[in-house]
Amino acid sequence: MKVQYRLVALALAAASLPACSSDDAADGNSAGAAALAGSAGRGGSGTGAGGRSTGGSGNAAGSSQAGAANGGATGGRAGTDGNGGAGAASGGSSGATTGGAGASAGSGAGGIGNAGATGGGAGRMGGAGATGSGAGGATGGMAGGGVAGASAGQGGGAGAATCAPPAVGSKGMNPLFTDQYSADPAPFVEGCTFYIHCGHDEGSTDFVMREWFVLKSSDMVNWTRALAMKLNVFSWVDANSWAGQLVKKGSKYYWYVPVNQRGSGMAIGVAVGDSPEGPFTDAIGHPLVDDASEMENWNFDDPGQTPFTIDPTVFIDDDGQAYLHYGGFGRMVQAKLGDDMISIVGKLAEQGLQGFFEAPFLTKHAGTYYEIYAAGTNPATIDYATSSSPLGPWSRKGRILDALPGVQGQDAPTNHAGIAELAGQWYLVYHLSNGPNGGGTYKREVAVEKLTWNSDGTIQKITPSGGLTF
Ligand code: FUB
Repeated sequence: MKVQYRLVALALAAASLPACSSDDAADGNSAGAAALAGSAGRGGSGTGAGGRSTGGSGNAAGSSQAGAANGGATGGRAGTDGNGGAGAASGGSSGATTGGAGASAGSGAGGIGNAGATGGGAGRMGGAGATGSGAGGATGGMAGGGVAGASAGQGGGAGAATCAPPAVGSKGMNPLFTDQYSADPAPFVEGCTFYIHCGHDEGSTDFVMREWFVLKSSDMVNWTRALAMKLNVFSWVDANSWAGQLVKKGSKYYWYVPVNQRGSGMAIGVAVGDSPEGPFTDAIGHPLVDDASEMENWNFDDPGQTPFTIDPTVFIDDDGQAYLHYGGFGRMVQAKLGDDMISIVGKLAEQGLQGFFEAPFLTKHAGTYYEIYAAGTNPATIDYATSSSPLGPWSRKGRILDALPGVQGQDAPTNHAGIAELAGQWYLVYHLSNGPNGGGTYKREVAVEKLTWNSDGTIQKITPSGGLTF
């Protein structure tokens, strides 16, 4: 069996964080590149990319040609014509650097749809996709343009409408809940709802985690919490509902979770459901990655040689290719996922990432890939790196969160974060280890902060607050 987290964490705590580079500016992007607009309308879900609409709601496709776009931060205009069948046209909008207020609707029916949408950034999680109306269904808008180069709306909701921002003057609370402990948050945005999938801390001197919660809000102030999945969804698992991430592909929701494989060590399982809230079932019936598959991948003869198989993050790129990253104790692994989302394509590969400790979170913003990760050793900071490819190489750019204070006499606290956009505002989700509920290293509590991009693609450092204010 692989080494236990706590023992290794304690050992590594003695090691020092490699020197980090300064918070360099991101590479400059050229403004005004042509934007593509229009996206595949798959039954109204906002996925797909580039220049061509293949119709919505299962209707015959109209080929939708992206119109010319004015690149740049103000957003390009996407004019689309849907020809043929009942294909819908879509209005994609190009993304502003910081994402805008959401695109207006594109509509089309009966063969021709003219859509024009301006402003608004399409977010990874399906932000400002234009809605379609009329026969043929909706499409999620997508456009790249100029500096921003917004990405397709991954996980975009069915005809995701423009989302109202939180009410001015409203105020949230950190941590989000104080009646139960929650940890290892991963955001997922669909339509106008912000979901956080996280674990449930039930231990005192070690991790005791047997189930996962889903937290949900449409205004970032009022949150609900529901039990989303228990360990027993996986028949081959006996402990550790650790840090996972849910993504959407097609009409299915795939939740990648690290769990303890009975008789072995930590492994990555995949659950699948028809909703981000479940119910979920085991998508494979065995681990996606475990010590055995890692040993085979690298030709190791001892499980102790394998990376720590925890903390999966999955990102689906604009072209539909999904990437899995995972790892801990300084070793990050990258791989491509198959179109079925439950197979590895090619080899697992370790990838260097300066200061990496654990908790990778892969995303894309303005055409650049971002890895957000816990850095150093516990108490870890939250740092980020960028790359022009989802497979690196990665260049560390800066720090988003300093190490959070722990509770005296307890093990050093973990840190774990992810980011996502809703209604033009980006957020960081993370967990506190010294919250107001008698918290601690094994009694963590999920919190949310606003995240701000600089115009050069760097991320502003965040100071934990008592709650969001709008
Ligand atoms: O919750 C168990 C472990 O603690 C996670 O897998 C790590 O990311 C750290 O938060």
